[in-house]
Amino acid sequence: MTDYLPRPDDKFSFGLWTVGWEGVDVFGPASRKPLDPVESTYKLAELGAAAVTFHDDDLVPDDATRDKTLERFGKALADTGLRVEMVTTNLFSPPVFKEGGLTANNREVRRYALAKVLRNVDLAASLGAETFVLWGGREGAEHGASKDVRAALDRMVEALDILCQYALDNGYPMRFALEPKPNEPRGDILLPTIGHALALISELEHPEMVGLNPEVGHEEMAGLNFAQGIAQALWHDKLFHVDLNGQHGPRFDQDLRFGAGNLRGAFWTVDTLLGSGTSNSYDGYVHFDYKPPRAEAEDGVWESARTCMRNYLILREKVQAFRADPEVAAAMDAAGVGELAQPTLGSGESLSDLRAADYDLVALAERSVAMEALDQLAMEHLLGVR
Ligand SMILES: [Mn+2]
Repeated sequence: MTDYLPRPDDKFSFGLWTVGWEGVDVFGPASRKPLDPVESTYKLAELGAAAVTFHDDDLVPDDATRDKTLERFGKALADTGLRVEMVTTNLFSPPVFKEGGLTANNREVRRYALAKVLRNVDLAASLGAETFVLWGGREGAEHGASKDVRAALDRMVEALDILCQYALDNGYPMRFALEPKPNEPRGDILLPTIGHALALISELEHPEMVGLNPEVGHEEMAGLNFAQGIAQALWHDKLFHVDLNGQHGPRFDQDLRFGAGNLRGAFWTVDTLLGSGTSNSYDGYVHFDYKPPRAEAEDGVWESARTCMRNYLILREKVQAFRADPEVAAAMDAAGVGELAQPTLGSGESLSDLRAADYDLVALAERSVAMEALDQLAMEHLLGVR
C-alpha cells in the first residue's frame, strides 16, 4: 500500500484542453468559465503531473496574444519543471475544417490545414516536444459518394510524408502519432481503429517515424478491446503515445476520468502498458485525455484530474500484485499460457512429420483450459480481496 501520490518518474501528462473543457456540448453552451492554460499548468504541476500537452488553439488561439502567452507559458514550465512532451493541432473546431482538414475535398482547405500543422510542428520543436499527434476528427463523411476514400488516404499519406520530411530537414527529433477514432464528430471517420491506422503506416515513405496514439474510449466506442489493441501496437513497436480515459461501451464519446467506465478494461490496460509480465512494455508518458463532466464546477475539474492519476497508481499496484502472486503463476501454468511462446513447428521438423503425427482429438477436446480460475484471480486482485 502506498499513498498513491504521483511522482515525476510516473510520467503523468495532461492535455491543457482536458481540464480546460468548458462543458460545451451538442445540447448546451459552456457550464464553466474558461481556465487560463498557463494557470492550469501550475495547477497540474501541483497535483503531480510531469508534463502537459496542447493543441495550438488551446494555448495560442490568436496571433495578437501569441508571444505574450508563450512567454508566460515558458515561465510556468521553468517554474514548475513540467515538460511539453506532446503537441497536436486543432484541425476540427474552426468552421473552415467542417468537411475535413488534411483530407478535405477542397484543396485550399487542405493547403491551409498543412500550413497550420507545419507552424505548430515548429512550436512543438521549440518547446522540446518529441511526439506530435494527429487526430483527424473531421476527416471523414456522413454520405457515401461525397468522399473518395482512396483519394483521401492518398492525401493523408501525402501529408504525413511531407511532415516527416519536414522534421528530418529541420533536424527535429520528432515522431508522429496517429489517433484513431470510429466516429464523432463525423458520422464515419477515416482510420477508425488501431488496425486501420497501423495498416496505413506501412504505405509511408518514413514508416519508422509514424506510430499510434490510441485512446481507450475511441476503441471501446467501436466495441473493441483496448488492451488487446495496444498489445498489438506494442508488438509492432508503434505505441508511440497513449490517451487514457474511461468509457461505458459503444455510445457517445464519454471521455470519463481514467478508471471510470470499464474498470476491468482499465486493469488490463495498465497490465499491458507494464508489459503483461514481459519486457515489452510502454515507456512513454502516461497521458490523460478525458473531460471533467459538464455537471461539475471547478472543484470537480481538479478532483477528476487528481483521480485519473490516483486510479492509475492504484491499478498499477493491483496489476503488480497480480503478476507477483505465486497462485497466479501456477494458474498461468495450468492454463498453458507459456506454451504459446513455443513455435508450432519443431526445429528441423518437416511438414510431413506434422501431418503424419497422431493427434488424440478426444483428449484434446476434453482437456482443461483452466482460464476461469486464472481470470477469477485477476478479479479478486481488482476487487481487493487478495
Ligand atoms: Mn485523444
